[in-house]
Amino acid sequence: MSCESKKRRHEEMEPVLDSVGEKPEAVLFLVQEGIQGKRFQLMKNFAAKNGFHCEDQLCERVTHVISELDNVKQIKKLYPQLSQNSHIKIVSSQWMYTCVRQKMHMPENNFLLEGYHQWLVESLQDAQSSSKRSELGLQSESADSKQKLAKDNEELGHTEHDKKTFNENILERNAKLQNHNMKLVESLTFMNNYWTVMGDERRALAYAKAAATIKCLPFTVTTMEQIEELKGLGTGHCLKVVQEVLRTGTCREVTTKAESEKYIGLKNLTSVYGVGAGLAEKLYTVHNLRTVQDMITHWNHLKLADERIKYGIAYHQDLNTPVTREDAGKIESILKEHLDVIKPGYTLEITGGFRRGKKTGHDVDFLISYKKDGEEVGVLSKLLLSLTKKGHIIHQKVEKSTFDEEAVFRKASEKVNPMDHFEKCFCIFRLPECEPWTSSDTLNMGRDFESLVKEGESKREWKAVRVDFVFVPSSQWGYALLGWTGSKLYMRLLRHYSNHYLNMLLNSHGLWNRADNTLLPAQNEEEVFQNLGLSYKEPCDRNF
Ligand code: 8GT
Ligand code: MN
Repeated sequence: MSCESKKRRHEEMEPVLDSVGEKPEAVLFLVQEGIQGKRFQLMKNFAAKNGFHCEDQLCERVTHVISELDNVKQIKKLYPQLSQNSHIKIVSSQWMYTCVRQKMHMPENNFLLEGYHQWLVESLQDAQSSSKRSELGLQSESADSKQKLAKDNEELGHTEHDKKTFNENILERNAKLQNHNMKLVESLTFMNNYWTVMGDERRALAYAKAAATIKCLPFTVTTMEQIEELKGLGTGHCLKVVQEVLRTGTCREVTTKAESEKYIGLKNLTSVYGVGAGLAEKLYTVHNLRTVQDMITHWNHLKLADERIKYGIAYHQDLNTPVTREDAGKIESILKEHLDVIKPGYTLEITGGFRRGKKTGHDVDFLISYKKDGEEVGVLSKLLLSLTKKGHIIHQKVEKSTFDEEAVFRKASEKVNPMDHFEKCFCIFRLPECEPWTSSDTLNMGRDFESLVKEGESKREWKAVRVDFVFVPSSQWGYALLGWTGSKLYMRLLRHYSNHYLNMLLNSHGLWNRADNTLLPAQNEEEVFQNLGLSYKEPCDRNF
C-alpha cells in the first residue's frame, strides 16, 4: 500500500464521478412458451406496471428476452431471427423481478439462461462474416473507408455491439498489465500522476479512468471514431490528449507539464515515504524546498512530527528502487519462518500489485489469517518482536484493530472512511542481500537524523523495503483479499457501483445492505463477486 494514509483519507472524501455508466433502458420481449396463459398475462402486466417497455414481437428495439425456458437453444428454435440481435440479453424472469425488488437495473450475469455465451459467440461470428460479405459488395464505397472497415475487423475493432457491451458496465471490462495502446496509456497515466502530485484528486481520477478505459480495449486505436462515446474516457481534456498522441505520437501538454519546475519539485518531495501531496505543497511554497537534499539541509527547522519521514529520507534510494517479486518471495519466507514458531496454522498471502501479476512494486502487502475468527489477535505484536530481534525491522507504524460494525456505518455516513479497521503494521523491512544474515540489531527507531542518513548512504549488505502486514479475521478474508489486491481504481469503481447500483456498502470487511444493515457473508473472493452480482474477475484482470 502506498505510504501516506493521509493522502488516502483525502482521496476517500472526494466525490466519485459517475463510473459505471448510465442505467440502460430495458425493452423486454416476454417468451410465452412454458408459461400458462393467465400467468403470462399477469407477468406482462407486472412488467408494464413497473415501467418496463414490452414489445409483442422480437424486433430490433428489444434489449432483453425474458423466459422461463431452460436454455437459449430452445428459444433459438422458436425464434430463429434471434441471432441477428446479438446485443440482446437472454435472462430468466427472475431478472425482471429482482430489478423491481431492488429498484434498479440489475447486472444480468447471474440471470443469463444456459447456453447464452455460446450463442453470443456464434451470433457474433455470423455477424462478422456477413458484414465482411456486405463490405465486398459495397462497390461505391471509397477505398479509404473500405480499408478502414477491413482494418477494424482485422484488429477486432469495436463493432457497435462491442461498444454497447463495453459501455454497459465498466466493472465487466478486463484491465490487463499488457495492452494494445501503451503510448496512449502512458500519456494519460502521466496526467493522472501529475494531478495527483499537484493535489487535484478530481482531475487525477478523470485521467486514471480514461487510462483504464484505453487499457481495456482489445485493439490498437488508430482513429478517434473508434473510441467515440466510450464510457470512462471522460472530459474533453482526456480526449484532447488522446487525439494529439494519435496524430503526432506525443502530447505537448504532457511534455510541458513533465518539465515544469513545480511538478518536478513536488514529485521529488512526495517520493519520500510519509510525505503526501498536502505536506509537499507546504514544503514547496512555504519552505521553498525542491529536492530531498533540500529536506536534509533544512531538516532542523522543519520540525516534522511524522517519524516515517526521517526514515523515508535516510533510506530514500532503497525505498525508491522497485521491489522485485524475488525479494517479495524472500520476505515471505522470512515471515513464514517466524510465524511457524510463533503460531502455526496461518494463511499468508502476498496481495497488492504482485497478486495482480506485476513484476515489481513499491512495497509488499501481506495478509495473514487463521482458521477461526480471533485466532489472529495478538500475533502481530509477537511477530514484530521476533522480527526485531533478528534485526529485520527498521521502522514500524502499528495500527490497532478498530473494527466493529457500528464504526463501519458511522464512518461511512460521516464520509471519513479510512481504508479499513484491521490490525496492521506499515514498516520498513531490512532484507539481507546475502546469506547468512548475522546482524541482530535491535529496532533502531528513535535514532537521530544524522546518523540515520549516514547509515542510509553507507555501503551495506541489506536493503530497506516497504512492507505491510495486515491481520484479518477469517470471516472477512474474501473482502480483505479483494480490497488489498486492488488496484486502487478498481476498488474505487467497485465501491461506487455497490453504493449507487446496489445500495450496499462495500469495504475490506464486508458488504452491507443499506436497506436493513445486514451483512452478506463470503468465504472467499468468488463469493464476494457473487454477492455483488458480477462475474468473477481474475486478479490479473483488475489492473485498472
Ligand atoms: P504497488 O505495486 O506500487 O505496491 O501497487 P499496489 O500494490 O497496487 O498498491 P498499494 O498502494 O500497495 O495498495 C494495494 C491495495 O491495497 C490497493 O488496492 C489499495 O486500495 C489497498 N489499500 C491501501 N491501503 C489500504 C488500507 O489501509 N486498507 C485496505 N484494506 N486496503 C488498502 O492501499
Ligand atoms: Mn503494494
